Amino acid sequence: MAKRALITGVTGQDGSYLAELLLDQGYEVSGMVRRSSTINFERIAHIQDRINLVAGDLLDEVSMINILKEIRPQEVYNLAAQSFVQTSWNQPVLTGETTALGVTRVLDAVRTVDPEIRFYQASSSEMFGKVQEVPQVETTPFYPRSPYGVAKVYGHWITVNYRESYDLHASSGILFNHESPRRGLEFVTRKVTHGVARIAAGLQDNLALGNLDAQRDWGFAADYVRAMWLMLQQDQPDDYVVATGETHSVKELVELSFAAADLDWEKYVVMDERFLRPAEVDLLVGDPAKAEKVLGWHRDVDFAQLVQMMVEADIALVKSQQA
Ligand code: NAP
Ligand code: G4F
Repeated sequence: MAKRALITGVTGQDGSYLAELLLDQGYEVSGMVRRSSTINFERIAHIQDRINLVAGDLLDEVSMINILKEIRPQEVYNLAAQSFVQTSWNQPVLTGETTALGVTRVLDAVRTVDPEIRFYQASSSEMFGKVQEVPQVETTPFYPRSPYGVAKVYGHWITVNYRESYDLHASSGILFNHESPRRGLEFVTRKVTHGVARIAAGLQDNLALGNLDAQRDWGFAADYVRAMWLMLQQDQPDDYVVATGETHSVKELVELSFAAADLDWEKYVVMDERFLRPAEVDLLVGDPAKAEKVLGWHRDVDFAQLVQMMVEADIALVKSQQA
């Protein structure tokens, strides 16, 4: 019998890669999608006929209880969230409802319908915020610096709490930034690679950015969803840092991206205060030793390959749109 998995956030970057991975593993994959007035399935269009899409919302526990009763999954991956840090200052309550309390709603639906379900929570390196040690590991204390980071700390601890209170197989992946050609256009990597492609095509004169000094540990999303799946295949639930162990500044990202299109970034990049944050996370770099040792996880794509892949994909995208 094929295993059944439910993914919340299946229309997002990670949801689309995870759905591909689970289909390849022979799972019956269901994806929860929220109602909207326009269809938003670009990232899963190529696999849409192989996924069972079900309507639900992290803001509505009843919808999740009904979905679990109907599908009876063995594994639930909770990837849905208001995931853009900058927006979390403008919509702090919505961010808390979705990214924090939403986790409790899914966990409680799991506990109510079938406590044998294995659960994955998409925790974030944003929880480390103003970092208390370098590199960050599973035991590094949290110091979130945005309403999003605060919400993720809640989501992380409620996952630990439900594991300990109800003996759920609930694991939390503390994932550092991971990117791909499917990344949302508002995140800095995609904003830069898409901006480079538009500049190269003569469609844009400059690229307005905020803090170029921030440093991130950037990996490839398809590598990271493998770690999510591996966590749910372990006998015991646990928490894992998933990262590359390398950090790069936004400025390095910019230099490399423009160079990939034979452009001099200094001619195009302008500073725009609108993209500065009220409180910044200056440096993130994770140590994935536990994930490598226990899960046997490793990443295949490095930073330079990731940037090259994203620039090439955006150049191809812009050309196809022009055609
Ligand atoms: P993403 O592309 O922004 O996708 C977010 C998903 O959540 C979308 O499918 C979105 O649906 C869905 N969603 C938002 N609010 C919802 C609601 N109220 N009910 C149901 N679904 C809702 O994010 P991602 O990059 O794939 O990240 C996946 C998860 O990992 C998120 O929880 C994120 O916070 C976390 N994370 C990401 C990273 C990273 O670097 N990517 C790192 C650490 C942790 P719509 O399509 O309808 O908007
Ligand atoms: O790409 P970002 O918006 O990602 P951020 O804030 O690190 O959050 C992402 O990674 C987290 C994991 O650590 C996830 F949990 C979260 O859901 C999300 O996926 O910004 C990266 C850095 C920041 O320091 C920001 O200040 O880039 C800097 N930056 C500079 N100029 C910019 C810009 N960020 C954006 N989005 N846009 C700019 O113009």
